[in-house]
Amino acid sequence: LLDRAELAPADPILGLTEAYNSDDRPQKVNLGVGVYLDESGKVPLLDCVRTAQQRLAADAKPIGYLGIDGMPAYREAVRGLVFGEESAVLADGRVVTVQSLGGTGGLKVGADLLRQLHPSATVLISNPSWENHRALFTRAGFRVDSYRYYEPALKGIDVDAMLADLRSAEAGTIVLLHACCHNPTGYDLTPEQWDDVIAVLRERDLMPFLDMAYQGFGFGVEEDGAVVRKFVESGLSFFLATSFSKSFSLYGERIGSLSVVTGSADEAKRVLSQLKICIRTNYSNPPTQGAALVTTVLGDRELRATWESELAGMRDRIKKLRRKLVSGLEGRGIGDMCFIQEQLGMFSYSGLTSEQMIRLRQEFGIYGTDAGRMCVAALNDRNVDYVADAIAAVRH
Ligand code: PLP
Ligand code: TYF
Repeated sequence: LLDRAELAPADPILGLTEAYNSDDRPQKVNLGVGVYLDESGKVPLLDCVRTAQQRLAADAKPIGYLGIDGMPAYREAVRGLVFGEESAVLADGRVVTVQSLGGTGGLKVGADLLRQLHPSATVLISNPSWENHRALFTRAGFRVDSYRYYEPALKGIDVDAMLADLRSAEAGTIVLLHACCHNPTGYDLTPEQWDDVIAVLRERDLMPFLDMAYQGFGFGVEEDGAVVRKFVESGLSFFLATSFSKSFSLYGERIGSLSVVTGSADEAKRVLSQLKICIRTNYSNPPTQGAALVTTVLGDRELRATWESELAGMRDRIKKLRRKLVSGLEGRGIGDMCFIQEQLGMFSYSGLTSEQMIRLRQEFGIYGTDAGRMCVAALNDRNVDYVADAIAAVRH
């Protein structure tokens, strides 16, 4: 039986890390995977998380099973964060929230539920999107297609094309949308453009699935979360996957959530019962530590303030690195890449061709995706000039 297994290609992004790890050039730079690195080139341990770890260790508790849907206090904390403490949909009992294994786990559990409810639906993702969106929804059994989004000639989003594609989608189509800090392009819709998208989703009876993996990396926790509130105000039902991997620098804890905003408390109850089956038949129930850390931080006024300021620190430092890279490029005669400063989140869609990206990898040990995506959150004062030199070399 096992001889039937064919060798699968490496993940286009995680495979880059493997290649980077086996590169022995000391000047190598990993701009492949979307991970925020601090000035010393390491994944930071946030102070708020360190304090929470210490508090939890000082009050060590036995580790029982969590419920299928996760830790109740964690779910409440997430709901307050993404919907707002005073949200009427929460008070109405219309929102179901489950703890998930990172944002990816939230997407997969949501995909499994949707597949059960509407097996023949098509899923539309942006062109381009996070590669795992296509893979995950395909694996869940859906036909995955795309709507137009990024337009290279505009160095931005072609909203008219996006709206036209959504308008021509069949009722019931699932539309995957990046709530903020679009991966891979770094270009987000404006609030007015979101209004237009929501109007078409309603008009065409489409099912929105928001993916919010980078809340706080655009403009702030509140500002980035405003998109979710817009969807709530629209009255539409929708799915929302969130992640604390990046915003808490808790990558390996696998901590995120899936919420489903439904039409009524009764619907919410039925949806939760089905979600629990999706979870139970996959991994039974989620792990405790990440949920305990996030709950400790969000539930303590002081730690929460520390978190918001540490998150602002990451966000501002990325913006500073974008400016540094742009001015480094300008100093080397590349004046047409200032759009890097306008992009939001961890990534820059550089506009470099796959040949240029391959040259960066082969000649300079600088790893980004073939499509030209670079994780600017992995730049620092020691490597930014080297990266600017290398980009200038492959551009000339
Ligand atoms: N969605 C997007 C758009 C992402 O970029 C990521 C990145 O990791 C995820 C989801 C998944 O996050 P997690 O690591 O929490 O599963
Ligand atoms: O896009 C990224 O780099 C991050 C991390 O299969 C990631 O979202 C990449 C690939 C993958 C899982 C996570």
